[in-house]
Amino acid sequence: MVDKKYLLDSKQMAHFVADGYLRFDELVPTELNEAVHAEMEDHGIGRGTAGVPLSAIWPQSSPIGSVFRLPEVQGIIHSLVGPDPLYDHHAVHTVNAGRDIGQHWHADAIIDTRMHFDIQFFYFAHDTPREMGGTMILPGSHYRRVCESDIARYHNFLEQLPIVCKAGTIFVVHHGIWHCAQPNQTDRMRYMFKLRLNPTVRQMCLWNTDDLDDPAIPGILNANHKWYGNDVRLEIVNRIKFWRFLVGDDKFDVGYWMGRLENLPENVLEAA
Ligand SMILES: O=C(O)CCC(=O)C(=O)O
Ligand SMILES: [Fe+2]
Repeated sequence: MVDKKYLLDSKQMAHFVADGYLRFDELVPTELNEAVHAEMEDHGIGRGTAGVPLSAIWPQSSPIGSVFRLPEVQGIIHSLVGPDPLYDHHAVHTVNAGRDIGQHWHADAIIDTRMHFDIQFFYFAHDTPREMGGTMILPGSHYRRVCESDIARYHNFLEQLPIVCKAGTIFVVHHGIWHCAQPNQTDRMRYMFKLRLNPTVRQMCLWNTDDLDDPAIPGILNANHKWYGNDVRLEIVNRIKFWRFLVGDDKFDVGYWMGRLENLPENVLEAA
């Protein structure tokens, strides 16, 4: 069982709901980063079987297994997909030294549109300055369920976020987030370790809910990432529906957004 102090809080969860990602800078200690970097360079990280519990995938001794067994990482996992998620797949994503072409914008496998969601970790084991091509993500894109490269025609978005970070940084994203690898102008290979996990329990109040009624939460859910223009209204409604799902409260609202949509009077006016 994860110690409560490692769980996410409600404000972090609200950011995940609004933005589709959370970032944890320099979370993984240096020795582990170096060991995982070496493991990736040696092609030494074994592939697991999809649908098997994550806990059964990598031995205790393996550096990458140790990263995902860190209590801080276990706290993130528990808060989003529960205590015993399934391993879906992982990939060691590389961008060759001197590669001057970026990847097209895409979303990874989105086959259905349930509220239930997978998470993807993007783990950077070495320093990743802008010129090295960290992954670019589009905050707030996770409710636009697109089929893989349907969005490849786009090049740049207002408020797109290039991941620029120090070694040991982990991003955790909703599986719907739009993203793409960036060019690498350095003379070193860029690595990013991606891991996708599936929940095995209903994703409701799995985090530390002590601050569930924090007055900052509606404001966090109201964020405007700008790239969608006036459609921010649609996104606020998407977030309210997702927050309701996560907290198990089908009356939750921000302002009067859902109240307005759910106002379906059935009273027939009687003749005077
Ligand atoms: O390498 C990256 O930064 C992203 C790679 C990616 O998203 C993919 O290949 O699906
Ligand atoms: Fe991808």
